[in-house]
Amino acid sequence: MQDKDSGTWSSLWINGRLATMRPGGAPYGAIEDGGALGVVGGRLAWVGPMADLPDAPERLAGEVHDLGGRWVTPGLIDCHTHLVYAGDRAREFEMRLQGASYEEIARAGGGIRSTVSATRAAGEAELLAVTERRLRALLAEGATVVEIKSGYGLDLATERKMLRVARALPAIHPVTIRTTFLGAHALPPEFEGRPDDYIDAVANEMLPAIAAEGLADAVDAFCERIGFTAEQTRRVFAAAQRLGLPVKLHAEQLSDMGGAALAAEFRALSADHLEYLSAEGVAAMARAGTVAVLLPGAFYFLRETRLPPVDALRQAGVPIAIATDSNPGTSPTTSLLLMLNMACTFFRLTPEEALAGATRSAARALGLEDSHGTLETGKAADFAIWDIDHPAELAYRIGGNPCAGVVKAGAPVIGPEAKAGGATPAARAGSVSRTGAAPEA
Ligand code: DI6
Ligand code: FE
Repeated sequence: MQDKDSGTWSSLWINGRLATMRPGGAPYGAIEDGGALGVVGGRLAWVGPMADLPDAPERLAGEVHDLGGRWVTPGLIDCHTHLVYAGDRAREFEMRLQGASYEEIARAGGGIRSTVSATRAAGEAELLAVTERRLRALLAEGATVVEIKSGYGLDLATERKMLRVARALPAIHPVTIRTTFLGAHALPPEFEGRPDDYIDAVANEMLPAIAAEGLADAVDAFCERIGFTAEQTRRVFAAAQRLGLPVKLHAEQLSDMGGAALAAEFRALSADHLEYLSAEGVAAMARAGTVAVLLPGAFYFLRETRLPPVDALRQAGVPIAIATDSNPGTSPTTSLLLMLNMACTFFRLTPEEALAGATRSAARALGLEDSHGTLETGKAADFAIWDIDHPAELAYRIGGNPCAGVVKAGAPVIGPEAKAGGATPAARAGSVSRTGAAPEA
């Protein structure tokens, strides 16, 4: 198992309370009594109680960090965002408050299309700058992996621009990014009245070009009355399958289009939203191992009253993930912790289910279950350190940020031990380190 040679581990974190989120054991997979994490090469080499460490901490690692009894969770994972876009939709928010519905605004040419105009017009550097602002907010709350969709370009040039912006982020921020091509998000104005021609362009021109450039890790579509039919979605999925790309789907958000069952047929990583999911949809997802991604921010912002069938998903053993859906039209938020709270208050998830939804199940919704989402030997050394007395507090608060530190691929990137450049104002002092405190020149 672990190598016991002196200095074999690059770092060792001791005196923590670990919410490992491994299933099947104690609640939260907790190791409460002096939990320790050994790190080598950006990965976890050892996870367990200090009492089981094979040697004295200072003989095991070059750097020893004292967590001071703080709780540690896996780095949070936001598995559904539309983080790259220009402009905002505050005016549309006003219109909805005066009685217009989301669907009416979309049919009148507003909604997604107004964000498309702004995103097409934005320069790449400008688009990157506004995206970074949103990303920083997610990272400050403990996120270490973020999924980002295209879908506000709806032409090849702008879809590529969005995905390039997403792909540029890990070089300048401590984050793993998974990109999703969402060309079939809405009908662009050039194709008015010709949705099938647009789907042809998405499936036969845009997607192959994007795949050839390696810009997308997955393919998504908006299967909805104001989006695309199940038949059109099927053509996009078939093209993805030919290119070897996994699929996900915006399904059953505003109506039951049978999208989740279609997604399951293509062994989708996830089906997302799901307020109008049928019993057949649940069963199909369970058979396919497709994750249910619930998006309480959009539920709240659209004042939806229909609840996703959480009990049926639980009973069928469908993993439930929680994400921000961060986007300007239906979920203008950059707080994954707030989504955990809403998942509990609106959808009646337990705080443990909500946290699993933003860690273990979110990893699975991105196909990253072997490398992320729990604190386990062999997985990425991505973890968040919290000033809380119990992990339920992460879902309990309505706003506020108890994140005291973040470690990404073994390196402190937020908190008192973060090197200059990765700083956060939210972090409080108090962690003891033998070697990590001196900022690098
Ligand atoms: N469902 C959503 O919640 C977002 N996209 C989608 O298909 C909303 C996108 C927007 O209104 O800008
Ligand atoms: Fe979405």
